[in-house]
Amino acid sequence: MALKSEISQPNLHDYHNQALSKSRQIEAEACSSIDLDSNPFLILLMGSTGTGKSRFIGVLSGNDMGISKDQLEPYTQDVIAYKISNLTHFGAPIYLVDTPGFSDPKLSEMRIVTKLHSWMSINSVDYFHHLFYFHRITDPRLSGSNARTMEIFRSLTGNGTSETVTVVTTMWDTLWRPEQVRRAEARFNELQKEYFKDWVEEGSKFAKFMNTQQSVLSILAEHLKGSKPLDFNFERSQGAFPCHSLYADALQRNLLERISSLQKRLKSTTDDLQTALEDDESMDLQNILKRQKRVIIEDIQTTLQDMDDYGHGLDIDTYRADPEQIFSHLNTKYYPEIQEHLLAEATTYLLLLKVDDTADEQSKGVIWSRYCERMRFLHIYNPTSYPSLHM
Ligand SMILES: Nc1nc2c(ncn2[C@@H]2O[C@H](COP(=O)(O)OP(=O)(O)OP(=O)(O)O)[C@@H](O)[C@H]2O)c(=O)[nH]1
Ligand SMILES: [Mg+2]
Repeated sequence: MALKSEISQPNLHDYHNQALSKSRQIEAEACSSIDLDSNPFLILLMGSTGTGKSRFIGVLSGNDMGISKDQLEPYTQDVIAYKISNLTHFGAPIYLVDTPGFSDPKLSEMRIVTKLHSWMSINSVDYFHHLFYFHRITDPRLSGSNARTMEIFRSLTGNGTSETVTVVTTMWDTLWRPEQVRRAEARFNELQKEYFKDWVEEGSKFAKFMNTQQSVLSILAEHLKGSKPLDFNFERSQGAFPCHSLYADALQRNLLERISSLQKRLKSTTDDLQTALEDDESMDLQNILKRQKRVIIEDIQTTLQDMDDYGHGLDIDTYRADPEQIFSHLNTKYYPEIQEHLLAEATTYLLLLKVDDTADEQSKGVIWSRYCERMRFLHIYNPTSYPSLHM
């Protein structure tokens, strides 16, 4: 038996009974630090936004604690550890570590991974015993971004770690028509046989979360058996920037997809606004489009900052002082990726210059110099495709 209530019960059957009858005594309390001296049992919860990570903790606690969202907007913004009282794993206290969800339009995967990394550093945590990856069974299919987040999740822990992963499927309690249940069961099988095939072959298990405390306890009891501490790739990565990490490729793909989709949305919203102004549409419509455009521009600015922090946005002062720095700073193997990254940034800055008519002269100057900076770097990497700007 892997789990026991602190109050008593040495076997799984009794444990369940105990947990159910004493459910009010189990509580999840957010804590600002981890008591490492107690050899805690650490479980990391990850997955796309709105898949039920916070709900899982809330339900275990017997009350929601206001940590899961009731709207569709992404909710959890930071990595937060919850200590579970009156439940131990071989005597060790259990912590569930909640994370912001992937595929959040306001928070990139790069930022989430960075948040997790810094949370682990601050708390001197360099392992997790078990990982729960959340997935809504009601999602009709796995989108490209879902596949990308799975890739990021996997690359965080490296190969050969699937045994410590449980895919927790949620929303089962919302299905009540036999046809819905049948389709969900078919999807449950399909997920294991197709989308998560590699994980399953390497030992990952699947679980069904029924939105009750008993269900959480059963999942914990069943899936934590034999879990052992698992290192993360953070420690094995070299260098200060995410671009030097072992999960860099997946993060960069994700950032490029984000910026490209934002560029498209900015272009189409700008066109719609232009048409609305020309056709003298209602002020309400014009204001809605103006607000939409502002939100997209803000998201673009955040994503450009993320792209910079990723590590490929080079410091022009360093370059001016010593142009060769570029080549020593970056691994030549990644030249095509670096060019793609710089080009995406450059085209975005140019687009902002073109369409952001609310920007003042000073911020336009900053955007222009960032654009020029990227173009200079591109010229150094590839003089044929990117002629010098002569600036
Ligand atoms: N009925 C039911 N509702 C669920 C289930 N899982 C999640 N929800 C609801 O779906 C919404 C999103 O759930 P959260 O737990 O906040 O999702 P999350 O994964 O923490 O999302 P982020 O914090 O954005 O990453 C909330 O309203 C939950 O109550 C489930 O299995 N059944
Ligand atoms: Mg959450």
